[in-house]
Amino acid sequence: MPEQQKRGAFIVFEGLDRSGKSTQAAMLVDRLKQERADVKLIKFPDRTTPVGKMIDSYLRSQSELDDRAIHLLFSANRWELASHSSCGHDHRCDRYAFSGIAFSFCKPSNLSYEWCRAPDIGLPAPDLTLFLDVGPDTVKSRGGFGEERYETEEVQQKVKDVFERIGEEMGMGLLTEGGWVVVEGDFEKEKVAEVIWDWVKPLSGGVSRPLRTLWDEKENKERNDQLYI
Ligand code: DGP
Repeated sequence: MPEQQKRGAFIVFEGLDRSGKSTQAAMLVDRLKQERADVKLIKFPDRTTPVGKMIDSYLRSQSELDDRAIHLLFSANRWELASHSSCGHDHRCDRYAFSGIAFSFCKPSNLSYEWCRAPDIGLPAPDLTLFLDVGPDTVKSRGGFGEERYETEEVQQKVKDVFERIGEEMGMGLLTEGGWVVVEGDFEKEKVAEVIWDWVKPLSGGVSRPLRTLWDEKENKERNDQLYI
């Protein structure tokens, strides 16, 4: 496919709180901007929108919300930005729908895995998800830990277990579309950034396959069928 028809890769960072996602996402965007100016970084939750402000108040324990209601607000926050800024066109994303499942599924209210996944079905699917693997004991020792609602060692351990399940479901590496890669995050940030770059480099020139949608089997099948006509 000609270079100009390629689209920018959609790359997502996931991980526990204080695992270094924001730092690594920013470092990657800086590196890519040396080659192309149009790379964008999105952060979820985006606390600047009206929905994001409700989420922010909840996370700071300034308001209480039903577990289902807050779950749907997090998803709405992704949808409002997915439609406005067309996620998937050269975007790097700090957290995404996988956090939605991980943080809600582990709550005591026993929401089902399928229910947690449902509101995000159809969002743009990442070409690559980088999971920064740092243990709950490490994140606990990092600055600022404990300021927000989910920042306890117990919650982070449960979240980590759900992320492992999601990673298995998404499939490992670049060979499968939307591949999930576990990056050891306990090293110094420059070393972690080099490992991340090894994964991102093959995608840095753009991607030729169409953007897929998350967990939307029917729509993805139709796009694949069109490709082979
Ligand atoms: P951050 O700004 O990246 O530190 O994230 C804020 C907190 O919100 C963090 O504890 C993870 C949590 N979180 C992020 N996305 C979701 C989501 O979709 N659902 C729920 N329940 N929690 C989320």
